[in-house]
Amino acid sequence: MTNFKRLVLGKRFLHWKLGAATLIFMGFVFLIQKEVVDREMDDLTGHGGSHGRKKKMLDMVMDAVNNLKDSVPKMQINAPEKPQDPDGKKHCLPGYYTAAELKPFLVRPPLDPHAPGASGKAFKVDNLGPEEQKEKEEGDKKHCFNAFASDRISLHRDLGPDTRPPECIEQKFKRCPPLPTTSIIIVFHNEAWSTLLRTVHSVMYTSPAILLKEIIMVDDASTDEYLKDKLDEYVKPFQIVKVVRQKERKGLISARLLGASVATGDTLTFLDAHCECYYGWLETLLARVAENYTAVVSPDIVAINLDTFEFASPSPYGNNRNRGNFDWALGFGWETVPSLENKKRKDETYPIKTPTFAGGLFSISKDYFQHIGSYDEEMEIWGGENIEMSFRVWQCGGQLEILPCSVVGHVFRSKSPHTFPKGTQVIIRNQVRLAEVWMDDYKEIFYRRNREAANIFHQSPSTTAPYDYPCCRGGFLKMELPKAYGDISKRSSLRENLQCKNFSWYLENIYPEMYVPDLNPLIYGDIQNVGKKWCLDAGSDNNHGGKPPILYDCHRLGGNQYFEYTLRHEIRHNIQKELCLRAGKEQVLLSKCNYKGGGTTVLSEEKWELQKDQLIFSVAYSMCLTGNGPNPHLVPCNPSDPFQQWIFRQST
Ligand SMILES: *[C@@H]1O[C@H](CO)[C@@H](O)[C@H](O)[C@H]1NC(C)=O
Ligand SMILES: *[C@@H]1O[C@H](CO)[C@@H](O)[C@H](O)[C@H]1NC(C)=O
Ligand SMILES: [Mn+2]
Repeated sequence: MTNFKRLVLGKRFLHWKLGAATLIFMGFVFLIQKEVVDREMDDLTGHGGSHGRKKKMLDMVMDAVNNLKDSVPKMQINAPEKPQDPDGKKHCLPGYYTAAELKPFLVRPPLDPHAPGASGKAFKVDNLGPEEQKEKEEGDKKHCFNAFASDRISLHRDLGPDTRPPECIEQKFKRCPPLPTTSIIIVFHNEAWSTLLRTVHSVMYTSPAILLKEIIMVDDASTDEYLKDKLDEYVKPFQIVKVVRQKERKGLISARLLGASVATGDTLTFLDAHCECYYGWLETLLARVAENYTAVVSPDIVAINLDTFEFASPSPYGNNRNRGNFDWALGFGWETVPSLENKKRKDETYPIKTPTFAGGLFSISKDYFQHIGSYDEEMEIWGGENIEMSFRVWQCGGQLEILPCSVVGHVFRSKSPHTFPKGTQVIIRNQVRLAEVWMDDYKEIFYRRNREAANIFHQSPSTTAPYDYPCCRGGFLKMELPKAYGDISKRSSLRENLQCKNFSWYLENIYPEMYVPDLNPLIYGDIQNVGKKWCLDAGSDNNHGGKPPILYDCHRLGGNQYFEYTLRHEIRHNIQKELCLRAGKEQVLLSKCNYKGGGTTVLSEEKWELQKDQLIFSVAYSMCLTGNGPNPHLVPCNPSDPFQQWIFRQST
């Protein structure tokens, strides 16, 4: 073999030889490319030789070089590259997620089935010793639930077999569009250790790993030591759990906004700090958001008994469905889903449209949360924010739904153990804000029922002219005093920008079952008996209709002594319920009003004439109301009897 042959074909200097061959080949390609580009450019521009052409040519050469580099055989075999998705959209497979794909983030450890509270059963213990009795009482006082019981129930307890309706258990979830991921946000303030961490564990044991992006625990300035370093240490091994803290107590609204600001999931799921999640709860909620990102969805919230911590497992028959409502004092309440509304649903996998939501537990697309105006940042602590969000979501094009196949347990307390740093007036202030932004003229119906709210609104200096504030070396500055309920201009422009519908649209389309009291009743206020000096009063709060009214010291606060003389001549007490004064031979009752709007009529027993001589005259019986006796009743009319004289005192 000659030296030349050995040099070219031999194995020595292999790298150099490959390089040289490549260079020669590149030069060749360059010439061909130049030819082609020149021609193409001439065809395109009609003239040759420009700066742009040279640049483009250079680019093409570089491309060619890159191509060539790839065409040279490599010493290493690389993995095949995934094709780039042209739309940048997520790929998804057809069909439905398998159970394996939706396996929970953590598997529950084996548990003693006889342990206290196991499988969601009640915790029962008799004969507490004095020490235990003391501990129980302290727990009750601090948390307003039986923390003593909670502390003795495993943080990992299961909830027994899945008792949801069969269609819920069998429900399948489409792979396309894929289920969104979620950030669970749990706000707490001096929460009991066991309820807080049972909530966190329960989320990890029931949420599909592919959906659970993170759990964000937001500490609203707790003062209990165990919620500081000890909590940080405890959650450290679970990298999915983050703790963020609000240094100053600002309340739920602000804490949730803080949680949302650090969330990285596609959706946000808010939970209370004393919850336990049931089978399939999360995928059920997220599947609905995947279907329509304007859906704001709540689970069916079942009770964890505040004394025994028994979990009220769902019924397989799925009967007695509730939805959220509100009353004209802007309180939230539950009501049975009207049968017409329920008939639209084929089975329990169908969502229940709800006029309002409790607001503690729900999922929402993170983008939609921002789009729709998250929360009113100037609302304080809590109260009213759920009603505000309910009106806002519906009026601005979203939908509020309950998904009965998603079940989450919650410890419902009869009162809150937490103080309001600035007093409970903040709730009313929040309500004034929401009424001003969302309720149009209907806000007056609220103000009539809540004199304190009316005062906050009326004492607001905004209703007076701006004043001159002395400043700047003898000059004056036009100043507007801050309103007692703060500035609502941002929220009003949100309503404007999103082109939200008005409140009468909401009432007609979303909550047609709601009775709308007169916008301008003939008289409203309290009704004082001249003889007795006391006022007509609906009595205790548990008057759900059918009980006689009482007479009581006039307090001028509205509430149980608030009555309206309606355009149809009823005497209505209508704050939480629609109660009408109904005449009867034996007794006069406060009954559920016969007139409910729509095609209903006023019973003659519910019609009254307020006569000039201050008599309240029953149209049905031609008799008059007297305050002489334990309960108001009917007697033959006698204008000179002071007990038959009543003063309907209009509130101002
Ligand atoms: C979501 O629901 C709203 C209201 O029903 C509807 O107008 C909208 O078209 C839906 N969007 C999608 C993507 O289905
Ligand atoms: C409310 O909106 C409806 C349309 O949705 C409109 O017909 C009605 O006039 C509006 N009412 C007021 C008071 O603006
Ligand atoms: Mn709660």
